[in-house]
Amino acid sequence: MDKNKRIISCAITGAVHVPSMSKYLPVKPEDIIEESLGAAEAGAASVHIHVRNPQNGEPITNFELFEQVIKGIREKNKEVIICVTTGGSVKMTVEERASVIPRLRPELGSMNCGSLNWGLFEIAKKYPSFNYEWEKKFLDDKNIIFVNTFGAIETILSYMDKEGTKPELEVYDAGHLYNIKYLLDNGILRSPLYIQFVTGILGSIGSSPYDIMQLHQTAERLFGAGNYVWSVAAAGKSQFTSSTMSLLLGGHIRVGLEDNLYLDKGVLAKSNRELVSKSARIMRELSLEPATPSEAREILGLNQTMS
Ligand code: KMH
Ligand code: ZN
Repeated sequence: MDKNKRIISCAITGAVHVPSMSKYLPVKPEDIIEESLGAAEAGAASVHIHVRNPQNGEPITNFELFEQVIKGIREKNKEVIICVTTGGSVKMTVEERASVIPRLRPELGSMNCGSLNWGLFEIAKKYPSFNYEWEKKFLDDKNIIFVNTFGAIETILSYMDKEGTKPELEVYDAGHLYNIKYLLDNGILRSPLYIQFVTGILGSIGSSPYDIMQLHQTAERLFGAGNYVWSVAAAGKSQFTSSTMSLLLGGHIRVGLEDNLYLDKGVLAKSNRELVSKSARIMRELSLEPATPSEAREILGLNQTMS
């Protein structure tokens, strides 16, 4: 595969931001579908999907909504890779988060590789008011742990193994790479690995070039160059600088309103399409090209048939 082809994943809505932060954050299933199709048209080979309560935007696990979104995307786009979250939201139980795998049997599923403190309370301070009651409570909480114990990891991986879902390994700190190494060495996880470095959440590693380099170097040491595929998903204002760092070091990127609401300083992104388009522009300036879904499947070692 041409080394100049790089995967853009787009995380469409997630469970970090709340609707009062941006009117452009998609909440209703039809909006999540449209945003996914727009992202794919702009160059995203993969879309990362969460669903929300259509009435108030709260992240939920609702199979009907997930199915509606997946069907809606597939009706218009047969190619884009669909990655379903098993991170859900930090307020959900592990069983609830894991349940999407046997029910939806996605081609790709996120797999969070370690527990961490989860601090969104500083973000809450920036907003004087919220439109929905749940939003402030969701953000302004200093006692949240995003639970991804070894037991939780093994449960989710066993579902993925059974359903043929490839794990996208979400790594929030260097220690999580050692968790992956343990899982690999003990046959709980199989190569080839697809690792997503998720940076910039309070409780995780930061998003500076040094942080990205540290994660990359640790992964190189543990797994060996060429033995894994990696990408960077930076939360917040560093999304473009961190993804550019990934591109420079040979990695892939994830962007999207899930983790970053801004196209530029003080300028809200009006869509996921805008964020993907900007990333594709940066890539082309570096003489790189966004991988098509079919090229991305080859890079990730996915079957060429879709689910
Ligand atoms: N938005 C990221 C910080 C998942 O969906 O599995 C976390 C995430 C987790 O994407
Ligand atoms: Zn997510």
